[in-house]
Amino acid sequence: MRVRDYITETIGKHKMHMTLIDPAKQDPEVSGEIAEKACRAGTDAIMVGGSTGVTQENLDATVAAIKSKCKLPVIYFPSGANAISRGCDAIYFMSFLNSRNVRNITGEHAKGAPIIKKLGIEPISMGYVVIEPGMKVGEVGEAELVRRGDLRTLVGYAITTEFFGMDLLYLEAGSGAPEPVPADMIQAARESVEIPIVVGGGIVTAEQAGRAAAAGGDIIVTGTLIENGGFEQRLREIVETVHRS
Ligand code: 1GP
Repeated sequence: MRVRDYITETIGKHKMHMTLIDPAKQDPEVSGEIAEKACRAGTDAIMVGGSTGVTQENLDATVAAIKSKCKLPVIYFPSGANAISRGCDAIYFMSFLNSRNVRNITGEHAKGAPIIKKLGIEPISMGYVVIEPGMKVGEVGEAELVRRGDLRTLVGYAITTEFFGMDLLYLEAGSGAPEPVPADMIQAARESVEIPIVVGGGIVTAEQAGRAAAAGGDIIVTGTLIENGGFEQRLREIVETVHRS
């Protein structure tokens, strides 16, 4: 089954949780163990990527380790065309809509697209919008950050994503953000478009995950949470809350 169909089918039943694993943050074997635990906690898919330090080598080894430990779809969440995983089930073909650098909007894409096509990896198109504080991805992605509370600008990007015919809209506060994307911003995006909305950045509790889902997020992403040991119970609570929303 194509990953896009898996997402559509799953969202038809319940809201989804995805676990983001950064290949630059730990050894591939450890990433495999994290994926195994996340899988047991009920997460719906594994995303692999990071803003800095992702190489072809650590990406390939990480994806292979994850695939050996977990049967869920693995989606590459790229930061550029410098590394492209052949082992992933799909790739987010994402345009960083509020970057000031055309490289992040379409430039890396033009370099990567022929390779993705040749390798036969499923692309899932996505409009990626970074909201304050933006953290590392806001900085390295040269974002003109959407200010917290600036609903008008956010809705503009949301509708742009839909008009471009993209599959998904990603609302990102930045990995490790002290506060996630505000609920009123998620709600404003939800009311303006029909496409599924992904929300990530700064979500570490079930309450925050539940709020993001209740406001209109269809896919809730957590990354940083799994970088420290003993995350399983917390992750299970987050996943259950998202599935119940
Ligand atoms: C980052 O949205 C993801 O791209 C996840 O963020 O690491 O804060 O969970 P966290």
